[in-house]
Amino acid sequence: MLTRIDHIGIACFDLDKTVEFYRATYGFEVFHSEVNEEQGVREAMLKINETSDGGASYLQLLEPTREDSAVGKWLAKNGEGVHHIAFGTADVDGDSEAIRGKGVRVLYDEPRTGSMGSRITFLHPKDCHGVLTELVTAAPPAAADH
Ligand code: CMX
Ligand code: CO
Repeated sequence: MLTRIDHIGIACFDLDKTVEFYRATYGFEVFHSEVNEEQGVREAMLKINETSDGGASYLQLLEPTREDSAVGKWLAKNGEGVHHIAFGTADVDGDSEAIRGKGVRVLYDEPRTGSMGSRITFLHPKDCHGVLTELVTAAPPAAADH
C-alpha cells in the first residue's frame, strides 16, 4: 500500500546553488546527501515533514554525474524542474508486482538501491500520464546511513 509522498525529485544543473536557494528562500536544510553512481546522480534530501506512517516526505535535489544518465538526458531536453514523484510503501516488491500486473511498465526486474539505503523502482512515465513515478521502501532506521 502506498502511504505517503516520499519525495519529489527535482533536476538541477548545480546542486550546491540549488540547495542554497532552498535554504535561503524556505529555510529547508540538507538532511542527507550522497552520490548514487548506479543512478548517475549527486543528490541532497531536504526533509519537509514526518508522516503518520512513521516515514517522512522530502525534496530530492538531483544533479547528474554524467550526461547519459536519466537526469542528464532529461535536463538537456527540458532544463531544470520537477523530474519525478515518489510514493512510499512498506512493500516495494509487492506493490510494484501488483502494479506491473495492471499493465504498467515497471522499469526494473528487482528494486535497486536509492537514497539512505532505501529500495526503489520506477514506473514508465508513458504509462502514468506523463509522470515518471518512483516507489520507495525506506531502509529500517538502524540500516539508514545518514
Ligand atoms: N518525466 C516524464 N516523461 C519523461 C521523463 C520524466 N522524468 N523522462 C523521460 N520522459 C519521456 C520523454 O519526454 C520521452 O517522451 P517522447 O518520446 O514523447 O519525447 C520518453 O519519456 C522517452 O524519453 P527519453 O528521453 O528517450 O529517455 P529514455 O527512454 O532513455 O529514459 C526513462 C526514460 C524514464 C526510462 C529513464 O529516465 C529512467 O530509467 N528513469 C528511471 C531512473 C531515474 O530517473 N533515475 C534518476 C533518479 C534517481 C532517484 O530518484 O533516486
Ligand atoms: Co527519487
